[in-house]
Amino acid sequence: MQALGRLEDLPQDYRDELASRNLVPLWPNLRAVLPPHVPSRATRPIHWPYATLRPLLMRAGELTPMEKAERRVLVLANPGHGLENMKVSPAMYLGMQLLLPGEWAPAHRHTPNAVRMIVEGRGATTTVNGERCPMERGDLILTPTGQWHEHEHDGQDPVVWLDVLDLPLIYYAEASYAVEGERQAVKAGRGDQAYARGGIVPTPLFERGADAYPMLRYPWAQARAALLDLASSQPDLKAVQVTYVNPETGRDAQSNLGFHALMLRPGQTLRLPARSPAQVFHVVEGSVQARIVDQAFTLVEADTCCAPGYEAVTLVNASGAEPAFVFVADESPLHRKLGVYEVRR
Ligand code: GTQ
Repeated sequence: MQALGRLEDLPQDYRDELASRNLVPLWPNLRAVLPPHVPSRATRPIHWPYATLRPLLMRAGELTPMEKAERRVLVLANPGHGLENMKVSPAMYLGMQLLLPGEWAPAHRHTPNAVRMIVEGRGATTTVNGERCPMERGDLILTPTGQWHEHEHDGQDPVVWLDVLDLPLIYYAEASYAVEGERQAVKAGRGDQAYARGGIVPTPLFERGADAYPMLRYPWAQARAALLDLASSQPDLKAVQVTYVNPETGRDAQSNLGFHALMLRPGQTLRLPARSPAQVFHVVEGSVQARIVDQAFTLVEADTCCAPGYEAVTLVNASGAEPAFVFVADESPLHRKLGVYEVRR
């Protein structure tokens, strides 16, 4: 490939004049913004063991009352992007949130889309636009863009969940803001009950789905059962995977980030092909070795790690006796919208 001229090759007076006119020569920067074949990526493979994160989160519970936090969250920040930028990948934000018994995280709505993956504890709920969603281990709860949400906890023990937001993307677009609200009135009816049976959807007076987000809670019991059924009915199926979708449209559950669950059979090694989107892995059950670029992480239950795009990932179930279950979040809906989605085999 042709070596291009450098900035230093240009006379100082010319460089100064360009800068003073808010002009930049392209050629010294061309290869940096359009590198050959593979994009440059700041996203590094990082592992956040829950065993080290949890005590720090509990300490935040002692140090910072809800009134001083609003959302008591430790952000899983990728050092490759700069910790202060609070992103795990170009479009994804990850946070571990703690709610103690009796606490309430007040209602607000914001432009970024969020989901919660419940990590531990029971008895908390998230109310989304008036729909009250119970939070249990492994459940996925959506709070799509613009929808009012508040979290409360009437149980006995701390509740912790993983927040996944497209905040870095919306912030980059200079479109990120929030509005504070009042405690929501809870309305009757729940999407996870109305859409509990695959292929059968509510049609009151023959009308279908007026609601853009008809299902806000995806119970773990359903995702887990679907994976076990797939695995037992298709013994030759290598990738036992499901995707969380909007039950009215069949499309991704949310508009920018994709959410999936996968099962590794006892002793299974699964190679995920290199795809353009960055991804996050969170172990719901079992123990998994994740090989990403030059790293090999041993993930146990409630551990989280991330992988840059354009890299193959190998997942190994460390147990020869029990299946392992992994929640995956990725940037695939965004890449498809942008027309840059790729699988490289
Ligand atoms: O629970 O509404 O991790 O607004 C970051 C921003 C959680 C939330 C986060 C938020 C929330």
